[in-house]
Amino acid sequence: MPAVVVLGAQWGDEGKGKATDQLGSRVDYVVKFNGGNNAGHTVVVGDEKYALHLLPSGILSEGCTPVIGNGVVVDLEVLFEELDGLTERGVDVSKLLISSSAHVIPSYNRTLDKVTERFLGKRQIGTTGRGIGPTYADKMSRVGIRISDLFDEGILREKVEGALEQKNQILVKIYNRRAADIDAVTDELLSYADRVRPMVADTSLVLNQALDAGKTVVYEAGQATMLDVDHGTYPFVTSSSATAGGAATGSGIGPTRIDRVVGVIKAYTTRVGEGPFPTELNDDDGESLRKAGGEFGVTTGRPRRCGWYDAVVARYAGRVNGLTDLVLTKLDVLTGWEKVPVCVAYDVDGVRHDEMPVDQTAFHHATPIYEHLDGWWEDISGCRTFEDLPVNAQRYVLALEEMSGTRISSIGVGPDRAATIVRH
Ligand code: 2SA
Ligand code: GDP
Ligand code: MG
Repeated sequence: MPAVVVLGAQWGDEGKGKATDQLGSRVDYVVKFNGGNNAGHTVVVGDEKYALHLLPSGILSEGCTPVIGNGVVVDLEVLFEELDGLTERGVDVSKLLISSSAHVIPSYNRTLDKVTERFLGKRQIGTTGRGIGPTYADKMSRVGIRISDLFDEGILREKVEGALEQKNQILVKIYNRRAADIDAVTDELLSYADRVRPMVADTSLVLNQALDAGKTVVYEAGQATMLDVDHGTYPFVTSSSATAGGAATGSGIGPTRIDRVVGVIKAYTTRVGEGPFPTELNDDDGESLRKAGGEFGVTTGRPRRCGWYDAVVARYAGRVNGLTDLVLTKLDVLTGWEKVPVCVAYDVDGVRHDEMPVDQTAFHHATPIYEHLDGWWEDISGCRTFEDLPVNAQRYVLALEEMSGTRISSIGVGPDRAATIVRH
């Protein structure tokens, strides 16, 4: 399995961190290709629990080289905080490579992210406030600052000046905030240059050479399919490409090099931030799922919105990513329901939709059509083979596989590395 993409098939927090970590010992490189420190991956190794934001999960696996690709936006302060935190806990972080073409998140974009959200009021997106959107907007507007700019003070100052010509107008005239100071911003960015320099590489070349040499490379997506800027519930999305195509553009490999695309999917659904969510439960059942699943944001601590499994979303994720496998997570959280509803199609103003409506207005009006599957009561966290699962849990998995259109190759029954049933 030389090149494998691991991505979220729903609205994020499906357990991608654990899924990537599990491949760990067999993997030579783990590449983060999109997003920044808006991500939150929890990985549990024995008694140790790690929360990663900017760094790829591969950093926890000995022998694996973690890579931050060109598609990522890097908050340098957070980068060093995370590296120092892991070093203190005895994790070797010396192998990390960062693309010289990745963009940096300057402090004014964190400010802009937060004030824009406040300004939007009822139309807010519910961002993580980490400056992600404004930094990708700068990249596309060609006023962004790349890692390579940190090594030429003259160019860096010119670029900061160019960016602030526009940004300060917005900050001062629209949002009534203080203007950002060119020297202060430049100096702050320069202060990281020496420390980051040894990590910087032509990561596209490194990864292509690694694949040529038969190495195994995992591409780990941040956020998820339904938060992808093109294929998600726009405008309630993040600002990067979280789908499989993003792995190619965000790391500098060709799509023909990708062998497997693994979609991580929860046995139910969660979402943080605003936006449509057809199977959401705004009642005690939703609260029960949140409690049982510990559904709170890893980065912001926000309670996640919870609802039932949505097979329309799963089929859509299969289509836009070309999924070869699904990794089903958190099946253990569903223990203890008489019946477990699963959304098989939507009703949109009286019309049945078996496929994701292409029109966002229709999706906002979608109500789920449920099939009610039989539940189970047994604790399944100790199950390690498919046959160990209670019959109704087995039937639930097989029904999801049938409805979702992609084989379920592994099943998560607990947060720990070991709590997994491998089927294929
Ligand atoms: P942003 O900050 O511009 O990327 O926000 C835009 C939307 O993307 C959603 N988003 C996320 N959704 C789920 N998990 C994310 N990471 C953290 C986690 C979230 C947290 O793993 O728990 O701690 O709150 C993540 N990052 C961005 C966000 O909610 C907006 O809807
Ligand atoms: P990511 O953003 O997709 O990496 O996911 P998060 O780390 O944000 O959220 C997933 C949460 O579920 C983490 O707290 C994991 O430890 C936990 N988790 C992952 N797989 C399982 C599972 O199979 N069962 C249970 N109970 N928890 C899981
Ligand atoms: Mg997460």
